Amino acid sequence: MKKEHRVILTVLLLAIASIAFLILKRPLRFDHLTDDTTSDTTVSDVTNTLHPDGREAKLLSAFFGLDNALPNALNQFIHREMGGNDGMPVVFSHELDVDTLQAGDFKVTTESGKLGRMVCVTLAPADDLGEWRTVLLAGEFGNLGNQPVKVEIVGNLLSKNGEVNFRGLSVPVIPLEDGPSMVMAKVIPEVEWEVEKEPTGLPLGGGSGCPPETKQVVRVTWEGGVTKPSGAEIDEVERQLYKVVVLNEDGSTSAVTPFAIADKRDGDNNHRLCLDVEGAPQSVSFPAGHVTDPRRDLNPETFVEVISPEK
Ligand SMILES: [Ca+2]
Ligand SMILES: [Ca+2]
Ligand SMILES: [Ca+2]
Ligand SMILES: [Ca+2]
Repeated sequence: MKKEHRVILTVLLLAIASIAFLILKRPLRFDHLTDDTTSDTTVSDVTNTLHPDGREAKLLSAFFGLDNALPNALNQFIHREMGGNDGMPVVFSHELDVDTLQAGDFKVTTESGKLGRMVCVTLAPADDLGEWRTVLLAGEFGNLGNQPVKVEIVGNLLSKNGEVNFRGLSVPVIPLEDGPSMVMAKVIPEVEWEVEKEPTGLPLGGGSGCPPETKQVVRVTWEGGVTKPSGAEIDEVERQLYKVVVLNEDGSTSAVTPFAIADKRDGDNNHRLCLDVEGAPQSVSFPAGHVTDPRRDLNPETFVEVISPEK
């Protein structure tokens, strides 16, 4: 082989090796939000559970959403071993510091006393501004005949501002056959309205923003789900079913419908209810039988009080 041919061949081989390396090492989209460490690695002496906003740190819900049925597509986006496992979203009262989140922070116990096996935990796909409070647990947590009944935080897991520790807190698990309810509603700061933001167009994460006419926004967080029964994104039908009670300046209350819904097309458990009225939002309600979790279990009638903007 001529010398110049050897040089070309070497350059070609190096290029192929580099491309292969880049493909194999390509970071997953949600790597920064996902952890599979089976023990807690957070060093912390924080023991406080009262957040400076005046609300107690709590686990609001744990929802046994899927039994051995997390889609294989998640292996590509979130974690290579997620597909075929159980999926259980856990909703926290406050946003989390992702650096303190390890799979080993969670302990799942079944009805028979068996412990769950964690594969990974992730804040995906609920990754928009203000949403880092839903952790999706993937692993083997039980089945229809021996359901998980309790999720406990057994490691140091801190709020985003580092001021409260969820260690020692626990929550009962909502059974597999149940549909999702709303678990939290909050008036959100203007920066989180993400006015006119387009969704990323990817199947997970990065939802749409509210229209420019928006006067205020209530974010509702569901225990799990949430889509139409077909699996399609919600539309005008579901928008008109949401009722928000607002307290007017003269002391009267009105039930209003959001004029638009944002945080769509991102596969998570949040909706932003965009309102074009003044008045302080008090509560949100949604009637039974219209939206589902990925197992197609329909929602019960659901009502949640709204957390005020300063909290
Ligand atoms: Ca931790
Ligand atoms: Ca979202
Ligand atoms: Ca299972
Ligand atoms: Ca959403």
